[in-house]
Amino acid sequence: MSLRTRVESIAGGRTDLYIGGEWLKPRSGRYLDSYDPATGEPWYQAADGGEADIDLAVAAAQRALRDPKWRDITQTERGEMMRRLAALVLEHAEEIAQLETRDNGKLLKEMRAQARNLPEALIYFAGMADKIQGETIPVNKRNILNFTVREPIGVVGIIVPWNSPLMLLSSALSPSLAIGNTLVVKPSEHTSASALALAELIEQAGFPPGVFNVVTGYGHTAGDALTRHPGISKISFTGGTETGRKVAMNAASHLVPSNLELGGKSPHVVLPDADPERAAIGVVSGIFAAAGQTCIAGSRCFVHESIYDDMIDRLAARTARIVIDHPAKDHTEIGPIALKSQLEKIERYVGFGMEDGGQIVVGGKAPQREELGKGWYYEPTIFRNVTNDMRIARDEIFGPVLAMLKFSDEDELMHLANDTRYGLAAGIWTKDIDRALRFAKKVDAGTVWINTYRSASFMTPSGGFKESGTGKLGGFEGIREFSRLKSVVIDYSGETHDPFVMRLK
Ligand code: TXE
Repeated sequence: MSLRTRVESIAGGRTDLYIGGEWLKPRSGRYLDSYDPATGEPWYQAADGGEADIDLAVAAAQRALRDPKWRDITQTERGEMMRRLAALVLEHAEEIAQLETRDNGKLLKEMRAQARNLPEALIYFAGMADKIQGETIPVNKRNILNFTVREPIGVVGIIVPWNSPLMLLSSALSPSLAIGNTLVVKPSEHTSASALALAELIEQAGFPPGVFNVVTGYGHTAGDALTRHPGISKISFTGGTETGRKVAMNAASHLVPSNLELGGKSPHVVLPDADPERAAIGVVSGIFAAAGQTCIAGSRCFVHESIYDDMIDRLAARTARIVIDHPAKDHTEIGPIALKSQLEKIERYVGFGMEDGGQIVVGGKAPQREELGKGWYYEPTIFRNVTNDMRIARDEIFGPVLAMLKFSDEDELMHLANDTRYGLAAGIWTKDIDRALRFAKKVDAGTVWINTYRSASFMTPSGGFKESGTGKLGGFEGIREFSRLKSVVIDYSGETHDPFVMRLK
């Protein structure tokens, strides 16, 4: 089926599972509703896959791992296949972007950028495919040659959330394909469509059946079965910290490693010498882009006490001008929240913010505009007089809510910035390079931005500390994460050794 036909068949229809190169109905026979966040109405039904479907998908992925058309091709050929896929994604970027926007409510302009980013990532990792090399190790023994080989790790289970479905899938998929793994993908039950569209293109690009499988369904059924499956060699999970904990424990029960990209409560700092306008725009984009639904959101803003009021005025002025509207419109800056449950979480936390003594500067409610209909919209919200012990400063809200905190010196700043269970990202605005680098050194965060924020790339090694996750994706780290390293040791002396003495020299 052409991608256009597949995409057109989604709206108002039912989607199936993609296993071993075939479109299959779920064993349960059940389908689940997927909602359009801009209308609050269901717009298609996705197959409600479960354990039996996961079993089939893992078996198909294992067969593909042994298929000579995948196992025995050269790394250069693997790279060529990925470049063909990149060209197809680029050709269909607009349809993919429209699909994502309808499914998760994110701005069409942002989804267009992400759809164009995917081919770039595929091409980057395709280029890496035939440059994955081992090393020769100079060991402490005579006439011994030791070299290392980096191999595919096996079947990778990828569990993806709803906020940036394809982009987050790509960060595990691209390095995995480059090394030669096979995949079973479990998209979020809220955003199944784009992974299925990608399956269509993967087939057209010539990947053998079973290399890429998609089982849609709920987390506690399909997701749980995938993480407990003994046929998986690695789990890649992006989502909430509490779910990540369950995933890691399931995988560990059969000693399978997991890569976890979890939540955050990232500190975003403004020092008195920063360019105030640049910093204000950086803080606004750090929290309100994607309506705050990003793991790296700079949700705790620390401003030096000497400029605290001025910075709040600037942030409030820009925030009050933010255009909230349908995500497909060009002028829209904030679209709907992707899930109803997420909107309710935001409302609950805004309530906690007020109860705990924070004061709302702007926002704090859903916009009351008839043309927004029943869409799940929420106004970007700024709280002042926040302290680090309040719930809005401690927990990840994953919405457009900014907590403004004050500090007086560097020691206090470092203490407050690191006083969180998370460690995903951090940002600082200053012209003083010494202070910026001291902050970068001392902050517990996997990524630190200086005079920028949300500047992310598939080439940048990234991944959180503390309860924000384990492992790294991006650049060669992605290849390391999804491969296994083998040491080969050869004795070329031609001598026979005493069998009862371990060779030390
Ligand atoms: O995420 P879940 P939810 C955070 C954010 C949000 C919170 C809850 O704070 O408010 O998590 O969101 C699958 N075994 N982030 O409930 O549950 C699920 O089907 C295996 C941060 O939507 O983590 C989906 O595919 N899988 C974040 C994926 O996990 C399970 C992105 C994510 O869902 C499972 C999203 C289980 N037991 C939310 N339960 C980020 N880091 O970007 C669920 N899943």
